[in-house]
Amino acid sequence: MTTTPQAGLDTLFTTPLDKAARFSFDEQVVACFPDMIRRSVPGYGQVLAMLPIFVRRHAKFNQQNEAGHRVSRVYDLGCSLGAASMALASDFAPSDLQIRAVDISPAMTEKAQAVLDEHFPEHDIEVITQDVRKVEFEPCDVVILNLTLQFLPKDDRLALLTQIYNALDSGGILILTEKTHALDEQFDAWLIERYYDFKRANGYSELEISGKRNALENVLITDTIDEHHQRLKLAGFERQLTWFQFLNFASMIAFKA
Ligand code: GEK
Repeated sequence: MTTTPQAGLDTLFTTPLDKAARFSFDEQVVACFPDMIRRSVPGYGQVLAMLPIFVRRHAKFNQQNEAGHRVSRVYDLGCSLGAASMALASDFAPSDLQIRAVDISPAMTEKAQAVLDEHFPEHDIEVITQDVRKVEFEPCDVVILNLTLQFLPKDDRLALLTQIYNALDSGGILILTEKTHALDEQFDAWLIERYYDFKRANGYSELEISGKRNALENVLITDTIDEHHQRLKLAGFERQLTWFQFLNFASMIAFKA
């Protein structure tokens, strides 16, 4: 028997950690990220698979790239290893989209850049190491916040959504996927327990589940789906709906008129 973790597998919380240890997007997380997110986020693959379908409907090709060609500009905010950008690149011709993939973690963007360069060398994808709160948005058709807003302090969320609304061209969309909680305590407890069952079914032990829960405390701060909708409205979005829900995870789409 060996205790060496298999490359790429999420074994981060297989040993007890200092209770105060906080989750951070460092090299250790990057190394196992695709395995972690697939086993920890219900519906992750289904949401990614829908992104190109939504973008097809809302890409207007009214923005210009540096060479003066008409493109649709898309922001992938909190891109991690670029999964959302790759889902789009797989479905669009290299000259169709100008993708700006932003993440605050240099460990993430370094790896994202390498993977994107390898698989989509022809596509116009700029990987940017930056805090999403500092992005100076250019006009765009689509913004993706796939499991990212939840990591911002609550007080900063409306300002970001407002900036996104202002940057979107008419007809543009924001796709916002988040871990959420329910206001009703009993429903919330049920959702959380079934979420842990989901993780157990995906091979996580009790120690791993509780270790991750402790590490994410005060790092990942959820809102209710209603709070999200109220905030999107305050940011200016004229219409919005929850198009996907799987246990305590939800994906919303907000439309700019
Ligand atoms: C995916 N969207 O695979 N500015 C920029 N990035 C940030 C910030 C910030 N202020 N705070 C956190 N991040 C991806 C998955 S993961 C979700 C997104 C998860 C980044 C952080 O570095 C991490 O890469 C990402 O947001 C969240 O479709 O791990 O649950």
